[in-house]
Amino acid sequence: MPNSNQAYQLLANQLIECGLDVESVKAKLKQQHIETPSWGYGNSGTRFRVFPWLGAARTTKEKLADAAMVHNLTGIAPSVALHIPWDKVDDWDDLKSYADSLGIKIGAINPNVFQDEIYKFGSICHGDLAVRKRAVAHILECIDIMKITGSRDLSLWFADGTNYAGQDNIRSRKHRMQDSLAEVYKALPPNTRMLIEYKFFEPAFYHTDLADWGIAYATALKLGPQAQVLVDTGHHAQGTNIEHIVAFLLDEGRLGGFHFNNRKYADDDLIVGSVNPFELFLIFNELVAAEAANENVPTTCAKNVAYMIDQSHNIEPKIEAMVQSVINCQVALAKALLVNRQKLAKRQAAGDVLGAHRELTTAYETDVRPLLAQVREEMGLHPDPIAALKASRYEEKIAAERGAASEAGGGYPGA
Ligand code: PSV
Ligand code: MN
Repeated sequence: MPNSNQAYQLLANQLIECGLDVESVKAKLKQQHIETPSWGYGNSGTRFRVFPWLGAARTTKEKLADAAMVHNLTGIAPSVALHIPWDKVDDWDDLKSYADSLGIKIGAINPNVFQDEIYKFGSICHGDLAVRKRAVAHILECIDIMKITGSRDLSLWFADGTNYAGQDNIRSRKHRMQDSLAEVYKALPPNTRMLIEYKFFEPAFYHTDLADWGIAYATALKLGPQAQVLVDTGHHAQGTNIEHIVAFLLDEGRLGGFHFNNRKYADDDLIVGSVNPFELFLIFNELVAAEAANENVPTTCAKNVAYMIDQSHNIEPKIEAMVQSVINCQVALAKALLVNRQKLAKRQAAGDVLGAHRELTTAYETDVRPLLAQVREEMGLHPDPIAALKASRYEEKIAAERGAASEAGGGYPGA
């Protein structure tokens, strides 16, 4: 058995022989940034039961501490998304200083206009102007928070929709949504963005106002260039070709960000890449291809995309699950970087259907673990983040300090 260094040398030689620039692949892997969600560190569950987790974060500061641990282990998770009011604090300057002291940044701010009683029939699409005004006011408050935290992205998801045909007028709801979002758009500071997330069902079961990428895209186009689409990988009908959506939005310069997770049936919020790693690879393949093709075109460049995880862990260890998700994003990027784009283009031009397909599968089937171990060592990290987590005994330490919070520690039962 070769040791890890020998395994890396063997792989590196093989990649060089295939015409790949291994140093530039490693440099790109070192630049990868995955944002983790504060709500993935607190207790959460399904509508059937929230199983309290020993050591689950109870406060926003504890969530930041756990996110910092994930970053310390992986080296590529330097920011954490917040959800308001789950993560609301009295002193935002203090929270920002705390994040700085941990070596992480506060990332996207997610307003929550789906939990209050008043939002039973919707928020920005509600028939009552007073409810719409309340929702917009909350989002504007989130923009004020962004100004203190230095966040670039306002990440918007709405539970708005109806449960029965005829319950409300779909076109009127569309107009109310557009008008409400226009008010929010006006308040966006320069260099910030509004990310519009879609989801085809749940909690609404008949129609959802922002059901798919087409509706999100059309809405963003009307608002202006600071409005972009957010793709949550769990928010599509079964069989949807997500990488096609990604390629289209990237090419139109309107792909703002991702919420990565995986699902078997619906919006299951499982570890990224745990059900369909090939799909995850194909998504990263589109991102790498677009970045390679548009190196000098900032609007279409994949570099501006916010790569975020949106997961809630019901039965699995929270920090280990998050580390695993970050690693799985890293594996997908590494494999996508191994696609030989020149050879692929030649085979495509020659009409070599299966040869072109094999250019992708060859990269996908490559065992990139030695490459990632090498990258981590070059970054001054342990080559195996999960082993490092176990060795640190961090999970035991927080379990002893925090105990088991009985409440969902920030977040509704399912995310
Ligand atoms: C909704 O299912 C969602 O994906 C949105 O991004 C929410 O902000 C998040 O989950 C957490 O509830
Ligand atoms: Mn999401």
